[in-house]
Amino acid sequence: MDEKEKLAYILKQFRIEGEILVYRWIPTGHINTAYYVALYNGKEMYQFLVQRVNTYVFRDPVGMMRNIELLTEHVRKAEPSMEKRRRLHFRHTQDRRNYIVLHDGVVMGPGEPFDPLDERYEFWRVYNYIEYSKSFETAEGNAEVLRRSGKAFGKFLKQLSDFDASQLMESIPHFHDTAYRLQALFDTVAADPLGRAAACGEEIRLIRENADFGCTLCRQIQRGELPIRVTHNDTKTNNILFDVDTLDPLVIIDLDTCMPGLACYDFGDTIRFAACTAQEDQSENMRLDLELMGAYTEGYLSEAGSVLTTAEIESLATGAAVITLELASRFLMDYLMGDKYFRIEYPDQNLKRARAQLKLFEDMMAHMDQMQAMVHEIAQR
Ligand code: GN1
Ligand code: MG
Repeated sequence: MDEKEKLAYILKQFRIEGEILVYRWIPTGHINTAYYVALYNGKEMYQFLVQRVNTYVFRDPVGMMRNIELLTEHVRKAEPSMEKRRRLHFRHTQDRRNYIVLHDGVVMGPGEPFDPLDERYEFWRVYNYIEYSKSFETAEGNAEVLRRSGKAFGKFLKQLSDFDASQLMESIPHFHDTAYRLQALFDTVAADPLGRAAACGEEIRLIRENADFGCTLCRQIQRGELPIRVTHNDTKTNNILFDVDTLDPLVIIDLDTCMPGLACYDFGDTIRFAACTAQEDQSENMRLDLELMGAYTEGYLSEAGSVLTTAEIESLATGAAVITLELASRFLMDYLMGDKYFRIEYPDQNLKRARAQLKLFEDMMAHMDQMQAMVHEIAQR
């Protein structure tokens, strides 16, 4: 079976048939693998995204797909008038599953056990392709993009504020448990499986020096100061689809890591990714852009401000710095492990990503007073 036949076979399991006119791999995200497919069924053209879930990262993908089903249903009910094209809709198989598992290329029956770490098994899902949309890898210096992203993620948090979090499984245990992430890095440095630690002594030193600060939010959780909510946990601007013409946010995608968490990690992750001056792996010109952060904060609080507690609002700026340090340690750990988790496009990319994140982290720490004051001022308006 070539790639095209395989995609046709997968689509058929989701009751989608027709002649594949176009298909292409889409270079988006660091984890899953996605294809755009357009088919013609003799009458109309249909477009889908066909995605293989990375089961090295998501060890219980069936549980994760159940989370996604519950979440998309909740968001749909929260906004019944929303146009269909703005919704994320996962296709179902004959027996109502929103995924299939292939074993050596052949579809398995429902409930048959499979090993997520065995490459012979492949976990696939299919959802609607949202036309005339675009996403942003950086905000391209455009404050309006950040303001609208803030509104979109703020609204998402608000919509999920009455969702019963106990229904969700943790799709990745300890996902934003920064203390756990830092310890995992230090353990990997000690084991140094590939002898790469010598190449990043400076980065490791910097992370050790800031590890205590990195645990700030974990300590606040333990003291019961910050509420656990249902959060997105991967709030990069490339996880929002915008209308190509109007730049209205259409839909939030990549719900794989939606699970109980802290609002400030969600807030902070967009700041880390988009309110800065360089791409995720470029340390040279990497700095925080306070103006972009201000625009995001305004958008975010205009929606989420009414549900967040005072302590949560005060934790937002800290969240940006903590998650930046957390990402630095995750990228560095993956570099030391041999790049098994984050997809790379060139050999040292995970090291470069870690360096860029550390540069950004240091700049955030140097401006922490200003960041705090700005959030405080916007929240008071
Ligand atoms: C991964 O797949 P993608 O690119 O949306 C990662 C996030 C990181 C991000 C860094 C499941 O997200 O946690 O913040 O890369 N997702 C997972 O760019 O680990
Ligand atoms: Mg993701």
